[in-house]
Amino acid sequence: MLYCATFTADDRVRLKEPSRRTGGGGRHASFMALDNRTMDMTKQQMERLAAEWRYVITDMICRAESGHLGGALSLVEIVETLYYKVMRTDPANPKWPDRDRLVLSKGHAAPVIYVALAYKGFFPKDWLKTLNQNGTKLPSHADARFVPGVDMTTGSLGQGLSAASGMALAARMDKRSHKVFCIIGDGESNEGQNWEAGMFAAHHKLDNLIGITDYNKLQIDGFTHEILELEPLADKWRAFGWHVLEMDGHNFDDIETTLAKAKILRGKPVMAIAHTIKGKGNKAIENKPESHNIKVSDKAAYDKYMGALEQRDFTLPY
Ligand SMILES: Cc1ncc(C[n+]2csc(CCOP(=O)(O)OP(=O)(O)O)c2C)c(N)n1
Ligand SMILES: [Mg+2]
Repeated sequence: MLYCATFTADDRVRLKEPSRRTGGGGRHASFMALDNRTMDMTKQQMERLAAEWRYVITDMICRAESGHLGGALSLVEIVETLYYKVMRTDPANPKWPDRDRLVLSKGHAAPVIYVALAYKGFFPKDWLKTLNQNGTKLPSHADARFVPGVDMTTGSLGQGLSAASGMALAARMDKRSHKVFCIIGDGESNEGQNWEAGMFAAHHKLDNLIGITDYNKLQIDGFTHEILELEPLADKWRAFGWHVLEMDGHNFDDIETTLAKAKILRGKPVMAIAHTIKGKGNKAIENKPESHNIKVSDKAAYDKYMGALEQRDFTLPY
């Protein structure tokens, strides 16, 4: 569906840019026909959809009998804003060369990306109920081989920002104007490779690269400040030569405003530090270390996790 009337100033700048598509067609028609954002979703609609996604993600992981529920739920509002308000994508053409890229470096949170892609129409919602089961097209971790719309296979932590930096450099070399977004975890930030990528991206002034740190203060073994202190995290990224923004990762207004700003900052890559709550919206696991990877071996466990959702008045879409 098209919402041309709600294009932002940034989009209009892009529309005036020389066409960089390899295919034919007028440049205005190309961009407008392929833009799949739904900019006119109200905040209430966004919030309602976030609650539905939490319901679906919890069900998917319970059906799979285990999975990383906490780390998926902390990203719901961020991923929803990316796909519905920020990123230019085309579900009918997942490999569109001018699409914005998303690398989910914390690949264990894949269920939230899968739900977003299914709801956007990249593949049938029916696939969701097969998460991580035999024969599925949706492995537990984000997988670009099988899943339309996944730009990078991830799961081995620490690698995504390097891949995203390469994509951003390639975009510049190809004279393409798309953005590359990369979501990293706070525990994942312990991996030294992030900081190598940070130096590389700053050295090359990759201002088409936007990192998002899911700062939910928890990692696999406990709270980040107990395992390996990250603070002062914003100062670290600044010292590495990045623009740094901070946002409430569950507040749609804040996320949208922050990411809009991130898109227009120039001269350096941007790191948006998102303050989030691991397991957000599911009281059985919210802000608890045991939210990391739940095991669901019987109906009692299923009922526990589904029953602990803050909103449950939804019908599963499969
Ligand atoms: C290289 C590597 N080491 C260890 C793991 C196992 N592992 C999966 S998730 C995780 C914790 C990640 O913590 P964080 O980045 O804070 O993500 P969150 O759990 O908050 O989603 C670990 C250690 C892995 N996937 N890759
Ligand atoms: Mg974390």
